[in-house]
Amino acid sequence: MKPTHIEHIGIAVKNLEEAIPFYETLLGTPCYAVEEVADQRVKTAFFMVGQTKIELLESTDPEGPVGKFIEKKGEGIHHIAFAVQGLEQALDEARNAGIRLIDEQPRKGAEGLHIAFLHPKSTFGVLTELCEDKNKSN
Ligand code: CMX
Repeated sequence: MKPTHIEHIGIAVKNLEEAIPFYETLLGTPCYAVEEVADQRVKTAFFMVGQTKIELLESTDPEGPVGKFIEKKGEGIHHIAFAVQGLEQALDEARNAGIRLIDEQPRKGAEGLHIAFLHPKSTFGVLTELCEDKNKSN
């Protein structure tokens, strides 16, 4: 798969309005985008740290993936996302390596990226996302 870099780290928070000013202070940079991803039942907020983004995730539905995560584990790191070139091929490689895929095919995620998740039960407990920005060569 050979990711080019860590595209983002997803952090589950209960309340974006409270978390955004904290991260703006911590990172010394403004939140540059807030976006609702309706099919994932989350509202997201993004910060740039070098080449990597911090993605804050507030659930819009207690039964959604982030709602259930916060209910079970509380706020904290929810997933790590690696940038790859050739997401379909990376998914084939993951499948062939016996890794359990949550998404069999790439789908559209926040910021127009093509994304796919790998199941935390086959990635040593870390929900892992592979993503590709088709508008740039990573
Ligand atoms: N990190 C690590 N482990 C996690 C996890 C996470 N983020 N979310 C759930 N798990 C664990 C659970 O604790 C559980 O472990 P145990 O069986 O040991 O208790 C196991 O995974 C299965 O959890 P579950 O509650 O039975 O299953 P869920 O219905 O919660 O589904 C998951 C879990 C990962 C399959 C689901 O959350 C998913 O499909 N995630 C991918 C999509 C997503 O997370 N979207 C939100 C972000 C979108 C964005 O970035 O735009």
